[in-house]
Amino acid sequence: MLRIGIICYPTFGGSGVVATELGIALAKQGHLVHFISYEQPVRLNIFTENIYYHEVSFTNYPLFKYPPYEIALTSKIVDIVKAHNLTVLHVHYAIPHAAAAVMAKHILKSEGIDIKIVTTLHGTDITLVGKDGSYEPVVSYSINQSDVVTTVSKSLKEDTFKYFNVENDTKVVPNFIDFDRFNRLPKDHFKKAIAPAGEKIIVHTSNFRKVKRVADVVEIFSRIQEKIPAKLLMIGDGPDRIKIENDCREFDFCDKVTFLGKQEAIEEILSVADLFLIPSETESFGLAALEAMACEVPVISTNTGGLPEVNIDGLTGYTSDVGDVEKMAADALKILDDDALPKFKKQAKEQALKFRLSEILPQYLELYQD
Ligand code: GMT
Repeated sequence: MLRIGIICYPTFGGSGVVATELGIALAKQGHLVHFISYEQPVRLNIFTENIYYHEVSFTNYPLFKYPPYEIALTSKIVDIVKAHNLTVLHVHYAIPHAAAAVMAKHILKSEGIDIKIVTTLHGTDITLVGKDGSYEPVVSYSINQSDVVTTVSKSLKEDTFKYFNVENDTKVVPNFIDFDRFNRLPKDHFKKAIAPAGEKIIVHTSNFRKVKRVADVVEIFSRIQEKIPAKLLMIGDGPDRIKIENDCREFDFCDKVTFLGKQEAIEEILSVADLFLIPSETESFGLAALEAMACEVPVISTNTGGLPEVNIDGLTGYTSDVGDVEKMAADALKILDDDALPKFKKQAKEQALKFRLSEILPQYLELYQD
C-alpha cells in the first residue's frame, strides 16, 4: 500500500482532472491518497474511501502585495508528509507545484525524512509559461531535483528537452480515460431537444484561453452550417468567452450556437455529439479530444504538440495546420457525411481504448514502486 500525496490545481483544466482521476483510481486499489490544493478539486466530487483532502490556507498581511502561496504550499506539504508518513509526492504541473515539492523535500531531508517526488509535466508549464525567463531557472531546477519526471506525450518530452537543460531521465506516460465514466450513453431525448430536425451536433470544450483559438471554432462552424443543418455547443468558460459570445450574436447563424458554460457531466453532452472541434495553437496532449473519442465522437484538431498522438489523421478525425479553418471545415464535412460518420465514430472509440485507465495506471504504479 502506498501513502501518496498528490499536488495539483483544483480546476476543470486537464492537469487537475488527470491528477484527480489518478488519485481516485489509486484509492480504489487501496492506496492512501492525500490531495493538497488551494480548493477541493472539481472532479473530487465523490466520497471515496482512502482519499483525504488538505486545503492550503495562508494568513495574508498588508505588506504582501502578492500572497506567498508557494511558501504556504511548501509548509502544508511538509506538515502532511510528516503527519501521514507519506513516501511519495506526485506533483502535477511544474509551476509552482514542483518547486514547492522540491523545497519541502529539502526541509524534510534536514529532519531525516526521505520523500520521493514524481513530477508530471502537462504542457503550458513547459511550452507557454515555464520557458519564460521569469520562471525558467526555477522550473529547470525543480525538474532536475525531482526523482522522476513524466510528460503526457512524446511531443511534450521533446519540448522539455528543447527548452530546458534536463539532466534526469524523462518518461512518457500518456493521459488516460476512465471508461466507467466516459462512454456513449443513451441520450436520445436530449439529442432531440437540441437538434429536433436531426441536425448534426458539434461540440467544443475548453477554458476559452487564447491558446485554444475559440474564434476558429466559430469560423469552422460557420462554414459547416452553410452546407448542412448543424448545431454548435460551446462548453466551458474563460477570458475569451464574452467576446466570442458577443461576436456570435451578430452572425445570422447565432440561433445555432449555444454557450453552456462550465459543465460537470461532460460525458452526457458528448454522448449526443457527432463531431468535436479542438483547433488549439498548441496542445501537449488534448485530454478533451480523448474524452470525446471515448464517447465515440470523431475529432477535428490542429496537428501541433501531442494532438497527432491522440487524434490520428484520416482515422479518428483529421488534423490540420493551425488556423487553416478552410481545411478543417472541409474535413468536418467529410466526417459528417452519413456514410462516413459511423466508421469515424467506431475508429475514434478504438483509438481511445488504447488510453484506458487499466493500461496507464500500472505505468505510474511502476514508477512509484521504483
Ligand atoms: O489547456 C490548458 O490550458 C490547461 C492545461 C492544464 O494544466 O490542465 O492543459 C494541459 O494539460 C492537459 C492534461 O495533461 C493536456 O491535455 C492539455 O493538452 C494541456 N494544454 C496545453 O498544452 C495547452
